[in-house]
Amino acid sequence: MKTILTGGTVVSSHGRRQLDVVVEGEKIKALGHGFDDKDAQVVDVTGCYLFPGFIDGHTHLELNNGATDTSDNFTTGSIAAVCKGTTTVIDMATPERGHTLKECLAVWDKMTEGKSSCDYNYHMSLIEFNESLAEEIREMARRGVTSFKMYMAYDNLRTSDRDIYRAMLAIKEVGGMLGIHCENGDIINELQAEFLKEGKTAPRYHPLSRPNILEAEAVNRYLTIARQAGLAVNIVHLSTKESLEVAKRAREAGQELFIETCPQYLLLDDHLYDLANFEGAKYVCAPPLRSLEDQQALWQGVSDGDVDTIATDHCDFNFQTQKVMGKDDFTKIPGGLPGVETRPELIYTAGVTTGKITLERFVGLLSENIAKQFHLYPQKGVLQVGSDADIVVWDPEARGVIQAETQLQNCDYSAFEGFETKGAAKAVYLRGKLVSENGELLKGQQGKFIFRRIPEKK
Ligand code: DUC
Ligand code: ZN
Ligand code: ZN
Repeated sequence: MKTILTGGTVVSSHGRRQLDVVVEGEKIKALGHGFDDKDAQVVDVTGCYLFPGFIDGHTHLELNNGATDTSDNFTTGSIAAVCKGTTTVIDMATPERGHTLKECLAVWDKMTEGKSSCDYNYHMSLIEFNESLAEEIREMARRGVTSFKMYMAYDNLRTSDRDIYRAMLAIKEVGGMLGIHCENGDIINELQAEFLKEGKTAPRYHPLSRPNILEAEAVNRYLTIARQAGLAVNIVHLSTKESLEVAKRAREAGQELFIETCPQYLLLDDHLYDLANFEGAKYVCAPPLRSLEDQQALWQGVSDGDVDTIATDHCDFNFQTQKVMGKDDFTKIPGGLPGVETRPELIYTAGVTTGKITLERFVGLLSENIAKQFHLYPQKGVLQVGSDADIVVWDPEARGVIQAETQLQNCDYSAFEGFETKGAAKAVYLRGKLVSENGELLKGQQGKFIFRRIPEKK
């Protein structure tokens, strides 16, 4: 089966060109002009941009947080992703305490196989260090899982600095990538206990118990340990001006690092925690939403190229039945926001149409840089001969409004309710198959595990 997309503008992180794209099977066969093939289906995409399928480098599509399950699962979350242009996710696989990484991988494979509508791989979480961990990390790399996640906050997930250092050495040995949730867990625990003791139980105390400096301290500690270990690392969901400054300083001193932020830190702010009727709970996530000043600094970082990637940290819980678990205690509000569906439209609208970022940078932030950082490139992240034909046909003239009522995410609210969007995915191809049109699913459960190989260092 051959398809030729004609008249569109192909965009990569370093330029745009009007090119026809020939798709054969799962791959891009040719780019150019004047293709003449009577057996091919020709699709006129004049006026549209052709983006490489977007990659969400940070999702929790299906998770039990210890108290409750996310409202989405892989079936629903991946539909929401692919229908709006995200053709690959890297989901956070988190083992139960005492389980091996292999056991965790089997659990995540069971969640995804035959269910996912987008392609996927995992960041494997390392929540405890033991003598066999280095071998388990090698085993993950042999199985195509080449990136890892650790935590500096959350008592059930975090490890000591010593264990972070040891894990870094093991990850370095295989050439893998590490991301860490950077917040100072000890001090957060103290602040939470102080507030609760004083009877301060409302959502407003969530951000106050997780101030900016506790993120910046953890980012600084993380980068210090990484520098000692000699490992290039990723800072996940960076949310503050102070953390950005710490990371930029480390970079200026020659350290190799990557910075990820999320749409919620660019577009929402901490005033939302003051909403009446407990509605502030909708925005409880960690790190919390920050101030307008932080937002501005992050946009500057995005525009300047200091921020490498934008991912969602999608992790959703219903407001009516789940967020209310924290009605009398903000620490019991399940943390996380829906987002895997809305990232392309939000960042295109708020970034590209306002001139804050170019189209090329948009592609870098949402696709190409993520593919390169996480060993998916050039199979993913670019439209070139031999790459997977994951193609987003983007209509820049489309207009919409984000609403919980019409969203595909399986959640009873949207954090971006009422946001007016410009531009949308008109058609989405996943490895050559047309899987979605105008935000509607045509063919589900076509996703597969994408085996990752760490490139040899030159
Ligand atoms: N914070 C995380 O670190 N993970 C999932 C959701 C959240 O809010
Ligand atoms: Zn996190
Ligand atoms: Zn996360």
